[in-house]
Amino acid sequence: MKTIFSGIQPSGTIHLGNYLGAMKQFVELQDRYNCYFCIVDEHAITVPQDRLELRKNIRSLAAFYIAAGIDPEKVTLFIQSEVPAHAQAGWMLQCVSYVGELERMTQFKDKSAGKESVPAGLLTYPPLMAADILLYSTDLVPVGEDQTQHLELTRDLAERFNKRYLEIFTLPEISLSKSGARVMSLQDPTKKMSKSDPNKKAFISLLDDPKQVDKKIKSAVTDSEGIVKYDKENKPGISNLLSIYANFSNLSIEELEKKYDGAGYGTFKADLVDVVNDALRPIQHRYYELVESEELDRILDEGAEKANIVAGKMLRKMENAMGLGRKKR
Ligand code: ATP
Ligand code: LTN
Repeated sequence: MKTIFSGIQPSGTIHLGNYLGAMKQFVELQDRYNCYFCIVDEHAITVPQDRLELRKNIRSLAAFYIAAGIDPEKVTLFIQSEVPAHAQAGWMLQCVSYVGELERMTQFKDKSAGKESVPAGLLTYPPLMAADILLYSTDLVPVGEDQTQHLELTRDLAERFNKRYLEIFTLPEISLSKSGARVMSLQDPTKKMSKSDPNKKAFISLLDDPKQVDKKIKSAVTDSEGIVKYDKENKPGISNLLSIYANFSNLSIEELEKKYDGAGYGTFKADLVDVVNDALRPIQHRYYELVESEELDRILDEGAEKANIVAGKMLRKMENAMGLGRKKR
């Protein structure tokens, strides 16, 4: 069985973009792959976090993974900081990274733009992500489109390490979900939906109640044409809503265009509200059952135990390849 690794940052309540771009794919892949899914809390601290808020978000994200359909019997679900090999391997991979290539990362440029002092961790974020992936000899990384550049860098670092030291790393491939790869903001459909958006109407959180979903979808920015048609260039707002609808239903975009031919945005949006609420209801129900439960702690303890074994082995190979410490007798 091939291996999959992916991570989500516990940096706020997850939204439809995270769900459609990442989690929903994870659920579909878990039967066919040996999966590691990680709550990447060490990545979250590359920007300032409130300690109590972060703790809450870590638990919350763990509960969401399971509520969304991840089966802890099939996958290894764990918290990054509970597997110290990640930070250790991250440091070693920083030492094979070049400042120039890290400065070229779009996410770094976006997140550091306009800041007077930029945390060094924002720059060295990608080698830590590479460590996450390479420690598990990962074949495939399911992520949203925004992570493509980080994945390419991961492959470059793995190749560089393999050539310079010892051939120990597998080169991972990216797996993009077909249509949910880039869910756009409801308020500015040319920007990706983001949980760090100061405008809360821009994203639908997986914990939004039916009224909030209703409000957000009804106030989603569209255009004045009133024709339900997919045209990303000229009608980014309605195209984004169509793609969300298609993802949550078993109808294709073409079928939806037919269904709403001549219907106008009002009817389309009202139906979309129902579709999204119907999808969120069972997830929320399971989420609330789990989030404060001991079952969740047990799952995360077991996950960390399994991950520590696998990651620890690769870390020792890396140390050996680089010549760190003493030779094992
Ligand atoms: P933010 O929403 O604050 O920008 P992020 O991009 O840092 O968050 P993570 O929580 O680390 O997101 O992302 C988890 C996963 O969700 C990643 O695979 C990422 O590619 C995916 N993702 C994030 N935003 C979107 C989006 N708008 N559409 C599709 N996938 C997304
Ligand atoms: N950088 C990713 C989160 C992330 C990740 C990973 C994804 C950290 N480590 C390893 C896949 C594999 C993000 O910001 N979405």
